Amino acid sequence: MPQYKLIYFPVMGRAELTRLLFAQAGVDYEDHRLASDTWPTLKPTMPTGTLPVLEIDGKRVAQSQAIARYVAREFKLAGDNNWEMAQCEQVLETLVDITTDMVPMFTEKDEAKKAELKTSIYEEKTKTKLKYIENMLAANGGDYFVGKKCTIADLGLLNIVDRIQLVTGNDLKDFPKLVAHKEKVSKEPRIAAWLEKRPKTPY
Ligand SMILES: N[C@@H](CCC(=O)N[C@@H](CS)C(=O)NCC(=O)O)C(=O)O
Repeated sequence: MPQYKLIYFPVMGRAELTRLLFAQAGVDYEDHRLASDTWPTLKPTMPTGTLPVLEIDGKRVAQSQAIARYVAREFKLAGDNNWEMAQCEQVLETLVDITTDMVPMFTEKDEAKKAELKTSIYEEKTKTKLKYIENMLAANGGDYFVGKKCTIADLGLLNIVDRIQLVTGNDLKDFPKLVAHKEKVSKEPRIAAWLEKRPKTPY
């Protein structure tokens, strides 16, 4: 088994899907959380000058989605064939779109405007995309997005529902099936163990 080292800042953020995948796979890795004052020195040494970065026996790959999908494929959490991987990616890319829509919530400095954005982005952008996600889940019977077991798509949804709830305080009562899905996946034994022990961070 290769030695894995996941390098990121001390938050869930863009590394958390990969942490969930390692947890579900039951694979050991070094969860390296940088102190922010060490980043300026390290930044020029990273493939894209950003984190997360995954080291696999010392070889580095950047871009959170590339990392997560690599780990998912390595540990058979990306569907059983190319079609199923495409189905997973359809979900994941929609989740990336939702995350991108949320960026102004993080960059806005004015607290009143930030609060407004939490509502307006949800109403104007997130809801429509979550509806498409809900349809994708229903189209596969409602338990899992792809096939009959947990894949990166299910872990991705858990991660985004968790993120929306944590960052906006919205309990997502408009989407009870997605909240139920998150709760079910959260009970997968290895995921439950990770959720229990992971560092609690604001995003
Ligand atoms: N598309 C990239 C974006 C990476 C990114 O913007 N990372 C931020 C942290 S979430 C970062 O490295 N910020 C520090 C910097 O740019 O110097 C990904 O998904 O990995």
